[in-house]
Amino acid sequence: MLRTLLLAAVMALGLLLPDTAAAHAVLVDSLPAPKAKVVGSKVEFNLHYNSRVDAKRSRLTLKGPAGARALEVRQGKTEADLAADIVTLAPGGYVLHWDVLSVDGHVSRGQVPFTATER
Ligand SMILES: [Cu+2]
Repeated sequence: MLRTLLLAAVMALGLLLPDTAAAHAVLVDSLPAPKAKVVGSKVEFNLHYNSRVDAKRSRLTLKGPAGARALEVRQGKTEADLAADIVTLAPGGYVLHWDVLSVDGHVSRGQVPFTATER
């Protein structure tokens, strides 16, 4: 009963606010792609969004076997792209966490898991 009410409330909210969600930066595609395998000797990151993003106020954090590290973020090919690179990455499983400010002033977040291999 409570669950049904909650679900109805959530659905009603979704119907009332269809535009605000669409305005946030949504990840369209990424390099590495989710669950991709990359060679760890040089990894290039590129995140492409559906809208312009502020590279100076966006953060990329890489979590892996040796812990978390912040990447140096720069604007990518277009104003809707963020880029970063790493020269060496030990083999293992990683998750790239993105925390992005879009032009509408809203922050959105997500993550891209991938694996680094020797060769
Ligand atoms: Cu927004």
